[in-house]
Amino acid sequence: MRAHPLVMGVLNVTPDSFSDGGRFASPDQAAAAGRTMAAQGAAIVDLGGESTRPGASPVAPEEEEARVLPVLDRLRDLPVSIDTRHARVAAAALEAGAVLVNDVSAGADPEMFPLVAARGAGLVLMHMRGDPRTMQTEPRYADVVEEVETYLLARAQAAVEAGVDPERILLDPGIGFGKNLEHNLALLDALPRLAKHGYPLLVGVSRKRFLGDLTGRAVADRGPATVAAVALAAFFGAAVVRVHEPGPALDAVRVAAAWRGRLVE
Ligand code: PMM
Repeated sequence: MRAHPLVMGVLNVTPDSFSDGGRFASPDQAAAAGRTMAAQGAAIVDLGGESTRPGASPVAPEEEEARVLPVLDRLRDLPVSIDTRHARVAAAALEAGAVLVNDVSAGADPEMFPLVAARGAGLVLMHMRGDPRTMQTEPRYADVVEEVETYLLARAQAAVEAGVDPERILLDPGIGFGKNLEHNLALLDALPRLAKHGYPLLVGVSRKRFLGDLTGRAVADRGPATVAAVALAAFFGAAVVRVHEPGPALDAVRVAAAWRGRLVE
């Protein structure tokens, strides 16, 4: 079968993530959910111990570590990425078997790039305006695509200068992170442009607010809209899609990849 974009499954072990906070009573339960996602087609499980939903308060790295490490320890045989802004948490997670660091702050912690370089790990660099506490207060851009593109390329350059392998860098426009509906749509529309720089794109649309804006649906009912958005993201250039439900997303990326293969290339 034709190669298709990869599906990344979201495993939040946080009390307060926007769509799936507080789901797990124990590390065993969380690990079981990670295994289920892998069985449903997630090529990577993205484990996060700090909520980045709009308005969320930061979590101490010690607390984040205490949330993720017991789960990671139970998933050593699966490809796991660690969703963290803290180099200290990333270091412990890489030590415990994670292969990729998903940093929504794109290296705000000065120790992050040297760490990823030294470990030879993969790195997701995401664009975010401000921080989760403040990012949705009237985001404004002169040209959102231009700004996000320039920012991501600059962060990638900084990561490479710090020794990170450019072949292991992914870029992410950060849908919903300091962006209103128009900003999100402009960025999704610009995926082909963002993909031209040679870095694979990761796109996270799953259950996000813009899908609620477009459909009028509550978070729990955004599954179909998520699948539609995943298919389009895959069609227009995403290499990895980050989702809460890998099964339907895998179908969507398969259809998108086959269709795209017929139309272009
Ligand atoms: N979205 C969330 C968290 N982490 N990481 C990346 N790289 N891209 C995203 O779009 C992204 C992310 C917020 O969603 P969640 O609360 O469901 O994890």
